[in-house]
Amino acid sequence: MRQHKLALCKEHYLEWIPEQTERFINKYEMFHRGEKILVAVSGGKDSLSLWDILVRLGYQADGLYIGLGIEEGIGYSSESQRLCEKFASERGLRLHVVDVAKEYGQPIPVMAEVSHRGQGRPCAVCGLAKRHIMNRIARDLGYDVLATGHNLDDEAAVLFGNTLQWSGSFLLRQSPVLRESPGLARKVKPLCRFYEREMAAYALLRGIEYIYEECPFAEGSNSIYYKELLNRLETDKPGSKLIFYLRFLDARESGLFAPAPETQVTLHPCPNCGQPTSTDDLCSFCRMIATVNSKMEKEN
Ligand code: Q46
Ligand code: ZN
Repeated sequence: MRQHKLALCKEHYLEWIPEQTERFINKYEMFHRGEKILVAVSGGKDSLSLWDILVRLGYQADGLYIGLGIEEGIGYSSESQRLCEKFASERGLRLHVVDVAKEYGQPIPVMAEVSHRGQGRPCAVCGLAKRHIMNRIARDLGYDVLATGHNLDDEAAVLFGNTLQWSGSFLLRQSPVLRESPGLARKVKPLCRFYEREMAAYALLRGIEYIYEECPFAEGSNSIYYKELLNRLETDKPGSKLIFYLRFLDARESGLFAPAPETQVTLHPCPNCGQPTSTDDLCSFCRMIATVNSKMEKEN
C-alpha cells in the first residue's frame, strides 16, 4: 500500500482492515456497541465486506438487500440477490429483502422509462427509491443506524463532481456520518477511508463471493469517468485521493461550507409515507410512484 507506505501479509492485512474500521467508527462517532445496525448490501465487494467486518468486530448488524429488478440480459439483480442471500445464510445472519417491483408495482428500469426521470438512465429513479426504502426499513424496523459500503474511491469521485460544480449544499452534506433527524435515520460510511483496491483485496482474502459486474447502467457515467481521472492522479502521486478527501473533511469541519441561514429548508412529513419532504404535498418518491402507476393504468 504505497499510499500508507505499508506492506502486510495476509494474516495481518485481515486484522488491519477491521482495526482501521473500528478506528474510523469511533473517530467519526458513527455508532457504538449495543446499537442496532442495518447494512445496505448490493452483492458487491464493499457492502459485503463491510457486513463481514462489522460482524467480526462484534457489532449487531443485519443486512438489507433491495431488489431493483435490473436484469438487462446478465441477470444483474438476481445474481446479486443470490450472493447476498448466500452470504447471510452461510453465516447465520439476518437479511431483509425488499423487491421493488413486488412492493411498488414496477422494476426500476420501467419506473424510469414511464416517469421520464433522468436522461435515458434509471439512476435518478434508482437513487430516489434506494434512499426511500433504506430509510423506511431502518426506521420501521427500529434500527439505530444505516451503514453503506461507500469506499474512498466513491467518496473522492462524488467530491470531485461536486467541486467541479461548486455544489455547496451537496458538499455540506457529504460526510462519513449524517446525524438522524425527525423521520430520517442516521447514515454512516465506515469504509470511506479505504481505497477500492484495499476492499477488493479484503474480499478476496476473506473468500467473500461477490458480484464482479457493475450495474449495467453505471457504464459511461460521470462517476466512473471521475474515478478514472483520479486513478491517473493517484498513479503519479500516491496518496492524492486520500489527501483530497481528508483535507475536504477538515475544511468542512472548520466551517468552510456552512449554510447561509436563509437556505435552511423546513421539512414536513409526507402525507402518504411519513418521510420528511420539503414540499407540502407528497414526497418525490410517492409522487413518482403515483405518476408511474397512473400512467401504467391508462396504458392498460
Ligand atoms: S444508480 Fe444507476 Fe447504480 Fe441504480 S441504476 Fe445501477 S448504476 S444501481 S449505484
Ligand atoms: Zn412519501
